[in-house]
Amino acid sequence: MFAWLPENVSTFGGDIDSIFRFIYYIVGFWFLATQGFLIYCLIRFRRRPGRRPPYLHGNNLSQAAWILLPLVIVLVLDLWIDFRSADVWAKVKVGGPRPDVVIEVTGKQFNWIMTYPGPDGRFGTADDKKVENELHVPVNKVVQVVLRGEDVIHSFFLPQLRLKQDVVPGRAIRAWFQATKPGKYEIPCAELCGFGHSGMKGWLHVHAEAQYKEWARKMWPGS
Ligand SMILES: [Cu+2]
Repeated sequence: MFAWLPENVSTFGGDIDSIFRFIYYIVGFWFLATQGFLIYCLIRFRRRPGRRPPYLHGNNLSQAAWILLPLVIVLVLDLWIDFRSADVWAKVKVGGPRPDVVIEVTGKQFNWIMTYPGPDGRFGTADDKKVENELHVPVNKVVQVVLRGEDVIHSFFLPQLRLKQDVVPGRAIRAWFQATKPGKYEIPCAELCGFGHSGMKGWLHVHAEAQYKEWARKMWPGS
């Protein structure tokens, strides 16, 4: 089943996948255990001629235990998941390493607009370039995206980078990733945002160093 996950080309992808696996095994185990028990009870206590069902009040402690015990188990497992994922959450979602490249990404119905700061590395200057749906980044570098929304809520999703972040109008939300393998990866919008949502798709181009320089030379000739 884990073979269904898209290829992982992110430095923190392994951490995300390990949490994913952890939750999957916990939920999977209890799904099989409870459904197995349900089927066992259906067969074991099925209607038989001459056997009358007992009358239960359901108000003493031994019966309340059927609710309280699962409650405690769920709580403990939930906290266990929380503790295990706290470090990963902090690493991926809080702050992040110092970026090598910063790109602004604006979601609007139904496109991703990438704004590159150009050779001066600053936004709001003459060499800024806006490109629709094409995000070009160097491999093995820390890339920070500043996510903005023009209309409704979108979700910036990089499946192969194990990154998903809501894009909220009125806010500039920073996210980061570091790709480990050159290639072309899809950027779907992962939040139903209107009629054209399913077609709202960009591409992430992860370039090896030489190709990235080549791309930058074409974008900013003479720099
Ligand atoms: Cu959408």
